[in-house]
Parts: sequence; structure tokens; C-alpha cells
Amino acid sequence: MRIGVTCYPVPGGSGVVATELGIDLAKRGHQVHFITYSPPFRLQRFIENLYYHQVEVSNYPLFKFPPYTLSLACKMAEIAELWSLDLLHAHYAIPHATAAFLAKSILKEHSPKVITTLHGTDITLVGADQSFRGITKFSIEESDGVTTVSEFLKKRTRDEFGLKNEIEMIPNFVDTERFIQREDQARRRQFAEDDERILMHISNFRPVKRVEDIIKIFHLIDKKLSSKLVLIGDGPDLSKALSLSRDFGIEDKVISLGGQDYVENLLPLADLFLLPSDQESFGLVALEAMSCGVPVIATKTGGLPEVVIDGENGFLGPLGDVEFMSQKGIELLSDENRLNKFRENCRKRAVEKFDSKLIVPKYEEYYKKIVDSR
Ligand code: GMT
Repeated sequence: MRIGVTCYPVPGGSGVVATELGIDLAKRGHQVHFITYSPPFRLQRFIENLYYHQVEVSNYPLFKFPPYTLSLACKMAEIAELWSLDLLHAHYAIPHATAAFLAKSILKEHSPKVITTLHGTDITLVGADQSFRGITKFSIEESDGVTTVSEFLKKRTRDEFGLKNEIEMIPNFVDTERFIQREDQARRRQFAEDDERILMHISNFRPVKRVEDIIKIFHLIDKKLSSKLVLIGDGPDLSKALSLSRDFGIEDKVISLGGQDYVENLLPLADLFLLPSDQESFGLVALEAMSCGVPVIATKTGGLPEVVIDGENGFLGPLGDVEFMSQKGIELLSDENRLNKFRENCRKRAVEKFDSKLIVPKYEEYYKKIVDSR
């Protein structure tokens, strides 16, 4: 198939899923065209069958706000026509599904099919915002196919918009050959003493991640079991987290690495992964941690219970209950046998349920179904 892919190219779960899916599909022989304003951040290698087309936005002086969506729609239409694309896959509803609808309307009878994958905040935050509600619902309804990354998000989308479309749930996935358990004592020593534990968090540090809870949970665990906290990523609330660690006098225990390209080299160093988010439609990064054999302590929210099995490969706590989550962390880190069992369970669940080898063919099948539909 010839597939156009549009996503946010900056660090974030939806961009990761779109990019990893595109790479896998290209490796499986499909022709994949990324149409974005900059190269997706995990797309750094030359891969056969994979193309990148940059969206240029005109900055005509009359425009107070350059109309990115319109430039994107024109680029999608241009690439679809030039390469005879079978379908456009829009990751994240706004504005990608809207631009895909416009591209399709421009091309009329020669248009490709449009599939929209909903990732989470496009429904729970952006789509729920009154100013975007109408266009979100419209763009989803106009898509030929709609997928969500969890059962939670499927239900939430239906409840929020009362949609008539059929929605296919295709869970997020991980390359379990790249995200693997690895002992790397030398690298571990760059972050922690031999008798210290390493806790980790990776995100875009937006308010939804509750970064202050991460510091509070870490502080409580560190009081009992000397540890280091490795923070990876950057975003609006990172400074809040670092400032709270200074208030607690633990700034030398919190290591902020900023954005990192190859998190698969860092995740296996962790003993525990923290994700106490306010909401999470899936929690892709939790899955990546699990694939590396790292148990997750997270909130019982959104789609996280579909990924982390409470008491088996991690713990799910009530939103904001830092005491509970730190207590579970201490219990697990203090019991080597149980920790090892959890590590095994993490890896097993990632391999058996969410391996890219199992999930990418589901997208392929769905593509075929939509492309063949009249
Ligand atoms: O978590 C973020 O803030 C990024 C966001 C995105 O759109 O890039 O992530 C969403 O999509 C991911 C991939 O499907 C999911 O794993 C995340 O759970 C979801 N985030 C939220 O629902 C808050």
C-alpha cells in the first residue's frame, strides 16, 4: 500500500506511535510518506520505502496566525496525488484529521481513504474544549476509519461525542527487540552508587503528568531506600519538579537529562518507573519500561489498567495518593524476589500482548479493510 502519515513530529506518544508504525510498515514493503512540519523525532535513519515531505507554512504579512492546517491539507493533497496514495493516516485528531478531510475534498474522486488514530488528549483535553469540540467531532465522523489506542479511549470518545462511526481499538505497541532488559553496571554507575536504587520518569512534562507527585513519591521512597531519580524529557512543568526537589533538599538526587533520543539505552537502568499522571489514554512509555523489565508505579486512570496489571507487574494507585504509591514502591524495592518476579511479568506482558510484531499486522489488516471499502 502507499500510505501518507501525519503526526506531531515533536517528542510525545502519538508521534512515537506514528513513527514506529511508519518504519515497521516500510520494512514490510509498504511505501510510507511522512507529511509533517519537521522530521519526526524518532525518524533519524534512512529506511527503504520511507519518504519525508516537509510542510512549509507561508508567513504572509496579513496573517496574524499562519494557517498551518491549510498548508498541511495542500501538502497532503499534493503528495497523495503525486504518489497515488491509497490512504492518509492522521495521528491525533486536531488538526491532522481536519487537514486530511480537506485534502480528500480537494482531490475529489481520486482521493485516498482517511484513517484517524485518536491518541488521548485530542479527545480528553483538546476535543473536550468547547472551541474545538465541533471540528473534532466533524473530523472524526468524516474519517473513513477511526482507531483508538485503548478500550478506555474508545468508550470515552463515544461518550464524549455520541459518534455513530465504528471505532477499532488497536493498542499501542513496542519493539521488544530494541526495548530489552540489559545489565549495564558501568552506565548505571554514571547515575547511582551500587547500593542505590534508580527511579525513572520520561515525559513531555505537561501538567497532566503531575510532575510534583513524581518528586513527592521519590522523596518518600528515598527517605527509606537511598535512590536517584532520573528525569528524561523537557516541558513546561520540568522547572516545577526541579524547584520542588530543591525545596525538599534532594536536588543532588534528581538527575534531569532533558530530551534523549535513545531511551531504550536508559530505561533498562531503572528499578522502577513512575507515571502518576492525571490521565493517560494508554501510557506508551510505561509499556516501553515494561519491555525493558522495569515495573511501573502509576495512577489507576484512563487506559493504564489495560497496560499495567496491579500487583503483577506494577502498582496502580489513586490519583494524587503519593503516600500509597511510595509505600508500594518501598515494598517492592525491599523484596528482591518479588521485584524479580515483577520484572519477569513486565517483560512477559510486553512480549505477549503488545509486541510490534503482533500489533502492526492489525493496522495492516485495518488499512486493507478501509481501502477496500466503498
Ligand atoms: O502524553 C502526552 O502528553 C503525549 C500524548 C501525545 O499525543 O503525544 O500522548 C498520548 O498518546 C500516547 C500514544 O498513544 C499515549 O500513550 C498517552 O497515554 C497519551 N497521553 C494522554 O492521554 C495524556
